[in-house]
Amino acid sequence: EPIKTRLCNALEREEFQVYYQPQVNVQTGKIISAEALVRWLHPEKGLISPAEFIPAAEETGFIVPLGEWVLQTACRQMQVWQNAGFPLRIAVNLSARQFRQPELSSRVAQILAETGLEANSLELELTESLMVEDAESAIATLQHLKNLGVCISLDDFGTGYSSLSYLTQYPFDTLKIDRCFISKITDGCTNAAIVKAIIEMAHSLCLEVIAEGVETEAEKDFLWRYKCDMMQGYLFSPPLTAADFEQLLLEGK
Ligand code: G
Ligand code: G
Ligand code: NA
Ligand code: MN
Repeated sequence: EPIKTRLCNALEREEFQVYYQPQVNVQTGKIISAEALVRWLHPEKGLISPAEFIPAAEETGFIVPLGEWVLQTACRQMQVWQNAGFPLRIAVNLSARQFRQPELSSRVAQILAETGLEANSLELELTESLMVEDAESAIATLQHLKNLGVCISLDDFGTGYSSLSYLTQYPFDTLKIDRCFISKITDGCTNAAIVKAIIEMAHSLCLEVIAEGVETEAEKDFLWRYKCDMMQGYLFSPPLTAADFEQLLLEGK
């Protein structure tokens, strides 16, 4: 059976799951947000990483219904957690194919209305590669999403394109520093210089900064010292099932 048909069947059979990874305020150590990360619980092969099926889903267009399912599931879950007294935001990844859907902003609006989640509780994560293809229509799409009240985060920042001019042209709220810059940062190394510069630049453009892939206390201390706003990574927690994430919230970590 080709992966294309297997993916469609998997959605019908409810084999996909959304995992949640905490995003933490660097200064307070409190969880302020969660990133939704999809997983495929295959009946024979077990848990399959999105790195293995997102490319095929993107190619076939299956990413559109799958992405909508993730968005709906994550927004509904966050609404439940907010009602339980946890005022968090939810970050959801959008793929290139989804971003180019003409009806994207009306679908997002519809999902917000259906789930009852406030628009400003939703952050959409986009990668740099989406911005270069057709700048004019990308800006228009972002503006439609911003008009709904959702926040926009630029994912994997620093790995894509060298032109920084788009940072002033596109209405982003947050820069997400790619984890390749965070690993092994210690004062004096090249990554440290890059991360310091990104944080400063982002703040002078009134953008928030989140560091991903934070794995050690030393990395966290570095981010604290240089006033990075948020962090995400195995040091705090890996992506968790909804039940495990809720446990973490209840423990007040
Ligand atoms: O969670 P993990 O490290 O396995 O994710 C691997 C990759 O899959 C990451 O680049 C992540 O952005 C991507 N990914 C995870 N969930 C989604 C999703 O719901 N939609 C899209 N488009 N990408 C996702
Ligand atoms: O590309 P994106 O940032 O959306 O994907 C996030 C991916 O990073 C997920 O697959 C998640 O499992 C992974 N991830 C999260 N925290 C860490 C970490 O501390 N170290 C590493 N190596 N990967 C991480
Ligand atoms: Na992401
Ligand atoms: Mn990333």
